[in-house]
Amino acid sequence: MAEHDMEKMFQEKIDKEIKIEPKDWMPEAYRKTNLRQISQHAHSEVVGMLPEGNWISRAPSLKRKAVLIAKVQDEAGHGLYLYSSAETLGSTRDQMVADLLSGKAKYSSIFNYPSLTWADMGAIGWLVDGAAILNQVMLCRTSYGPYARAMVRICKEESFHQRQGFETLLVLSRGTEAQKEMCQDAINRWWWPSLMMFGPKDSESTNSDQSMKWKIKRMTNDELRQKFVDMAAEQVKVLGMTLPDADLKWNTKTKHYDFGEINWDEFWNVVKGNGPCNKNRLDARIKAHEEGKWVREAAMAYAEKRMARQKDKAA
Ligand code: BYC
Repeated sequence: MAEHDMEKMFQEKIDKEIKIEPKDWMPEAYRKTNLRQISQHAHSEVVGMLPEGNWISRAPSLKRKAVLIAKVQDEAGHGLYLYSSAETLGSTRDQMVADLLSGKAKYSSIFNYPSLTWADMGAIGWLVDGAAILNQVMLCRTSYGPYARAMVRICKEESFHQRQGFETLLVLSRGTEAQKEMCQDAINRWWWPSLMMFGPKDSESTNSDQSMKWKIKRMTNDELRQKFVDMAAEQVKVLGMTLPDADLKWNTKTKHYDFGEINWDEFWNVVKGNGPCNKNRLDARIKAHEEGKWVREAAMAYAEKRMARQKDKAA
């Protein structure tokens, strides 16, 4: 069958909401786009452990420490589901990790900002996980089967993450003056970077049109960002705090919140590797990879030994 006909059949399948599975025929560009997005997503989960990992040893109580450890551990698990899902597209985990560590692969801009106070744990949970969930709920219906299935599990855990973040801020918002200030300061610092998580404006988004057609994405960057603003603008009132945007205003005509212009120069600067923590994050991942070498070797040796034993038994 000619390539053109194959592509037509492929699109018909997508239009009928039939999931694409690893062994199905797919256009090379569909494979590459999914591999790019899923591996970037996996890297984000893994690098995303760093800002929160920073506070495990300084959590204010045993309970908070246990919750934070569980959350950070969940992020590692999400990375693993996603690397496995990306591997079904023909890459290897080693290759993907090498691309992350060499600086070739992207990960979410948000994790290149520092976590300065305990309130940042709340703001990350509420805003960063909140933004991530909106995007990921849409991805539960993405057209590539292994990615969609990974997302269903991830979303369940993310909703717990967001609630724990909001609850952390709620406690601070009802605390002492210093705690209230810390809460507002964290919201001020994480708000704009959270809006950047959704990616460039639709008019600047190079991948959106094709990804929407292939139903890899179900909503555009701007649509999801607006949904997030509408949600956060209401939730912040429960905290008795404010969002740092003088232009934030309910628009009775559109029935959405209007909001101010994002600093796109800052966004691209961070994406290109020049954000406040880009170097620090990559250095930390490289160090972890090097220090984990003996663990990988030990695991391999153990797996080989087990396999040999099973072969002996079967013989
Ligand atoms: N940061 O054409 P566009 C989490 C890049 S982690 C960096 O709109 P696309 C969590 C984009 O890659 C959640 N780069 O792209 C973990 C593209 O560059 P390339 C992370 C960005 O893919 C731990 C270029 O800009 N979530 O929840 O159609 C603790 C043009 O953009 C960013 C995901 O990864 C950015 N923010 O749409 C707590 C979700 N935005 O590759 C929480 C999966 C854009 O062409 N990903 N770029 O060179 C997606 O849904 C989509 O990839 C995006 C971007 C909506 C992010």
